[in-house]
Amino acid sequence: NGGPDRGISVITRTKPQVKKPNLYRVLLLNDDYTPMEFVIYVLERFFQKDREQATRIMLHVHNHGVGECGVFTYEVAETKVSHVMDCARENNHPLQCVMEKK
Ligand code: TYC
Repeated sequence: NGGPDRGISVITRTKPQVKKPNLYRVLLLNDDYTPMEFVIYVLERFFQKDREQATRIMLHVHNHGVGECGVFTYEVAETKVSHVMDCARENNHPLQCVMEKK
């Protein structure tokens, strides 16, 4: 500042405070060993899908190699991924669940 008003002005700009949260897709990956029934169970238990939606997603993953379970904020996505991975490991299935930025 220039002290007693010597005509120096400061322009402050503020960004509008509307921040969209970063979103993450949670994906299931196909493998040759995890039973279809277990994948359906995972989709029902951790992603609140009904039987029909769960079956559709499971078959999509089976046929295309990868499929979306849902879209969440970072912390929620991370929690879902670790719950699914823990559950798969406990049941000795190689099922892989990952997240990716949208
Ligand atoms: N490909 C598996 C089978 O034939 C089924 C499966 C579906 C596995 C989806 C993983 O994410 C998956 N038993």
